[in-house]
Amino acid sequence: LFAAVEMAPRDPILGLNEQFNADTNPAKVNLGVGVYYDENGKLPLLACVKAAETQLVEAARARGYVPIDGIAAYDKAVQNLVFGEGSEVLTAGRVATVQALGGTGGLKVGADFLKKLNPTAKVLVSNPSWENHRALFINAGFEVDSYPYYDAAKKGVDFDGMLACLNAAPAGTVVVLHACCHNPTGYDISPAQWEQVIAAVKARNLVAFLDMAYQGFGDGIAEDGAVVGQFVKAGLSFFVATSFSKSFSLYGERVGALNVVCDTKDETAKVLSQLKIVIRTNYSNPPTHGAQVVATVLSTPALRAQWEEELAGMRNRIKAMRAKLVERLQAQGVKGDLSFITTQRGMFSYSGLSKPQMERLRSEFGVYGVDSGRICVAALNDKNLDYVASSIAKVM
Ligand code: PLP
Ligand code: TYF
Repeated sequence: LFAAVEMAPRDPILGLNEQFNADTNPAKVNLGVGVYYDENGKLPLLACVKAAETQLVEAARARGYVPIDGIAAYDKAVQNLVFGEGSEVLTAGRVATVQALGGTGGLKVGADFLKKLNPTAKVLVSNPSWENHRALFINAGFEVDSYPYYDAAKKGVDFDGMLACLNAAPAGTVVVLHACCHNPTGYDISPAQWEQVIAAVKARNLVAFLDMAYQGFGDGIAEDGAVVGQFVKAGLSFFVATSFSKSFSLYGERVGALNVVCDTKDETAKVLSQLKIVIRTNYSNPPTHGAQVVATVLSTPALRAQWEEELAGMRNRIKAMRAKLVERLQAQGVKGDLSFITTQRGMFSYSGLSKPQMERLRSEFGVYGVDSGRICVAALNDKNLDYVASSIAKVM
């Protein structure tokens, strides 16, 4: 039965973890996978999460099935966070929200629904993008192409190229857009540029699919989510996949959502019914724990305030690491303008290092980044910073 099965390539990023774990170099540093580590190099358990979990354990509830579209209080909390409490689309009942297995699950439920809605549509992802975007939409049955995004020479976004591509896309094309903290480059577009993207989406009848996996890691919860409000204001129907993996440090709990903004309340009910079919035929209904934790934190004022503080702590520590990385690289004699490192937003820095340089960083120094030159700034700390900076300086 399986004689013809070929070995599939491993995930280029998650595969690095295996290589890292097997490395015996005592100085090794993992800057590969996009995970936030604290100043001691540890994956944090947020205090707000611990407090919510204590409450939940004390309430000790039986574990029945959750509704197909998720825990109602969780979906509501997601909506308020993503669209803003009292937002016109919420009061009008124009958002279909379902709990999902992380941001990835939200993307997949949306992709499966879109495939039924418009089977011949093409999908465009940024060049480059999170590798799973392409794979996920291909596996949902779509042809996937890319729109220009990163401009290596400029160390920024090729916005003219991006816009020209969107303006040439056929009606119905699904455009996957990083709402904030672009993975892998760290370069985001400005609110004014978003307006131009929105105008193109509107004029060409494209389908915008926002992926917001890093809300709060750029400039703040409201600041990073502002693009969603811009799409709402434009009167568009669109998709937003969201994730709490990073912002709550709940990676393994798989807590995310898919939000679909519709034209009318009636349309929303129909869309929700279709999303529920996608879910039912894949995994029936979502898990309980992570969503309960998030819903508890977001709806309890004291815990919510604590979360915002902890999230700001993560965001500010990453920013401090960016500034220190620039400083240490300069101290190691690296010349040229390094301000791109502090311009970039979110967990990653597209360093501009080549594949051979990234390979040398791994083999000679045990410093693990992605072959594309992406390094996870959120894994830097005061203890590994000098070593990382001197290793980078040596391969440059
Ligand atoms: N989208 C982007 C751009 C990401 O970087 C990630 C990271 O993991 C995800 C989606 C998926 O997040 P999750 O782990 O919640 O599925
Ligand atoms: O880009 C990253 O590192 C994160 C984590 O298949 C990740 O988004 C990487 C690969 C993958 C799933 C998650």
